[in-house]
Amino acid sequence: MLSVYDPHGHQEDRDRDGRSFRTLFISDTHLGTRSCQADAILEFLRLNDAETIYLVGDIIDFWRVKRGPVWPQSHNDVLQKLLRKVRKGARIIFIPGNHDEALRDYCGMSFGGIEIHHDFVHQTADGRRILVMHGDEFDIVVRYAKWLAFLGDRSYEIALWCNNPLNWVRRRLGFGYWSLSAYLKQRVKSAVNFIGEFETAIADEAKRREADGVICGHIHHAADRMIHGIRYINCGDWVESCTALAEDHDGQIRLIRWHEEAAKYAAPAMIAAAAPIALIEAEAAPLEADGALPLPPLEAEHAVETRV
Ligand SMILES: [Mn+2]
Repeated sequence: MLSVYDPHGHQEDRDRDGRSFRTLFISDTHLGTRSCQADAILEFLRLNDAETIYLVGDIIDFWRVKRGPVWPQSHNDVLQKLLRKVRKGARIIFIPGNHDEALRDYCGMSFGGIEIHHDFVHQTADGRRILVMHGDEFDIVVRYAKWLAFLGDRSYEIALWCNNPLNWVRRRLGFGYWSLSAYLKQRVKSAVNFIGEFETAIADEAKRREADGVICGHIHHAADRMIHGIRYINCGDWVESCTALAEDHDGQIRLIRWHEEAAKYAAPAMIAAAAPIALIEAEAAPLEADGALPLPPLEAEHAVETRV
């Protein structure tokens, strides 16, 4: 993956090749956990810049850090990258979530230029009011729901597979048939209902606060839809889906699925990496191939233009 540690500041130059948005919103990076996709976050921050960046909660997972730190260099690099963006003039607003709720004691203060707020009303370029909050206040059993949603994936198959031996044991003990898989499926269904209820509760809160929309995180489920006349947008997360929100300079907000978009950036980067070789080959070709055509000049020019 990309190495970001760069004591000589070359990284700052490379930032200029990224896209520039008015605002970026990211949540649920869970730095300090093994599942945090720090390399993807770094790549995202390198290739995407903004005047204002909202960190919409659960950025650092203090719950995990307390149980014993998982803190590789790449997690440090993410924080350094954010601080570097502040030094370059970006405004960063940190809205603590439940996993970094210790920082809620510092709302209204700023550290290293990063402002901490409980929630925030963001004004888009076209004048809409968007309530930005993490969202955990609107959930009671979300951790159970997440656990069940996780089970819904592969573990459901395992549960199906377990039904027979499980019931063999139950029969031996004199109990009736009981389907573990059906039980789990039912619970997963309620997890899906839970997401819907969470989204509605969040949208209603935004309505109560007379906002046009709401941006939140917390449930690791990216979304962008209208609920009760309120635009509900969820940043998703960086432990599974690697999603973020970006507002362009006209005020349009859209969901970025980074794994899909990163592929578009990989192509020019590869051309750039190949550029010096292409040029050398272009110059050397007539000698080696004895009059044969060198590399097409267009390709060589293109390579120079896209140099990183
Ligand atoms: Mn959360």
